[in-house]
Amino acid sequence: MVEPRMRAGALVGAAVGAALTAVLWAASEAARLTFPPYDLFDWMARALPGGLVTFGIDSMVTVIRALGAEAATVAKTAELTLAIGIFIVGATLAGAALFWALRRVPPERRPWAGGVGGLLLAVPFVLAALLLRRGGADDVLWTLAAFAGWGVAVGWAQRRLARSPRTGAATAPREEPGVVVLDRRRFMVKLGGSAAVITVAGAAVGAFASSRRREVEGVAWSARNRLPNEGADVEPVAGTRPELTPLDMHYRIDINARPLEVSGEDWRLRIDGLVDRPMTLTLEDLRAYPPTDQFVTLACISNRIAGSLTSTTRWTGVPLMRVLDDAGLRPDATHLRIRSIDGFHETLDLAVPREDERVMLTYAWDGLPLRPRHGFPLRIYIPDRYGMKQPKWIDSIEAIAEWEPGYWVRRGWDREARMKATSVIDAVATDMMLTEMEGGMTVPVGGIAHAGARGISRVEVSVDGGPWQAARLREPLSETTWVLWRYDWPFQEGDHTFAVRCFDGDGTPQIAERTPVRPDGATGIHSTQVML
Ligand SMILES: Nc1nc2c(c(=O)[nH]1)N[C@H]1C(S)=C(S)[C@@H](COP(=O)(O)O)O[C@H]1N2
Ligand SMILES: [Mo]
Repeated sequence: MVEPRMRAGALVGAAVGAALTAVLWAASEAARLTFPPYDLFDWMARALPGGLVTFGIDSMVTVIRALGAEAATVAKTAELTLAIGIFIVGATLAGAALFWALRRVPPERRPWAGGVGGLLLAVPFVLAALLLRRGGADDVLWTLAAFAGWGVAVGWAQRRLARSPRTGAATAPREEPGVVVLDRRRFMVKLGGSAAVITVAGAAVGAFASSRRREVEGVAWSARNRLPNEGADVEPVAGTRPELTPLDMHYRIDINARPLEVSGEDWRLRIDGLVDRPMTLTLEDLRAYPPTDQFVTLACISNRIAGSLTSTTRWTGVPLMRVLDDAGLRPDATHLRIRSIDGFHETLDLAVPREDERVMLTYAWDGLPLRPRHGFPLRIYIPDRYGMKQPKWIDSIEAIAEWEPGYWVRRGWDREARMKATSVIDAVATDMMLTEMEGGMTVPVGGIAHAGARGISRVEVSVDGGPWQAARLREPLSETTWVLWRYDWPFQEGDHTFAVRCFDGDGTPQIAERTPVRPDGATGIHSTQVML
């Protein structure tokens, strides 16, 4: 027997692997079945050292940003690309390994032996899904079946490519070596073509199903109401980011490749631990409390200076203490252990909600139920803290007597995660040049400044390292949102460097020293160069 090379196995494994990916994706979109590449990736992201995962994602972010993708979705796109990339690499290696292993199997049994190989390959994916508590028996069966299908196809190809030295080929009728090579090549091309057709078809079905699934939702609050600062005298400079982020543009960061889809009807919030009256609440129960609203700027602790992982919307929910009072906290309760359906968790010192009634269990954003990717049905709002302290998809709150590290704190991030003051230049609007009364020209420069819940008292701009000049501040949506600022710069021809700094509510300047995002949030002055 002249066996095909492992290299051929790698090719076959990759091609059939691409088809498998597309079929799995189509099924996950159309039939809500699990998507194994994400299961393994998400499990790895939780189990591997945080630094390694961050490095992988960061590198991918750099690549995708270079390709010019939409900033707010870059991080997720990077993860997904990485997850699918790892999957295809795995299929390639597995294909090579399978081609090698099948040499010991009689030719007629190779497709079935390949199927067994596929089942083995499925094991880590099934385990990952089980460990993440994702999906049920149907997901497990589907995963096993799909991977077995991959294995059968690879085994069949291996047999087809193998030939006996005596007849020259297992299937080719003639013995000349050239004919055999041609037959093998033709077979590979056909196999690749079929795999490509399946891949494209699967991708199309998946894309169609996911576009169909987008539910019709109501009209956002902001489409029905005026913003509280409407008519504020400082106008945003053209090119400044929207003051209220459209929901579709709100950044998203979490430990799941695909957002959790929780059924609002089956969901319950469990409140227990050191309370007198443990409670199990439905979404309706929570909505029955008098609601409160707050305009909030949320930011990820991984947001770099001038990064896009920060957004503003209107949060609606019930003050946390209002609900906890009904549960009756015992005197020995000092902290809350807040747990999410995806395994994420954080600890909240009870002093925080006791002192700040803005801490709220949030069920609506911009007047609509939270979107799945932003934590439907329930998330928490804690003013002045980065997103890592604020779980989405909450299903359990337990009163405890001790602090314990949360998900990211365990992985080396800051325990307090208090938002750093930061200011960003969004626009130097050279196309909006204005002629002033005195005859000079000005160019509007604008952007945002934010210091958690501490407010912004002052923003200053420096041009070419010159003196810091006060910018004008637009009245913000609330004391917990970013502030839009504007500086009308007396125009001068040439290339210029603009820098911005801010001061929080009590006059503390933002930290000018450049530090990285890890462990407690980036600091540093944002500057930008403009050629005029
Ligand atoms: N359950 C859960 N909640 C979570 C996270 C998560 O991974 N799982 N990530 C946190 C982080 S790091 C951030 S920055 C915010 C982001 O919220 P958003 O995606 O709605 O913008 O969610 C937080 N809440
Ligand atoms: Mo984050």
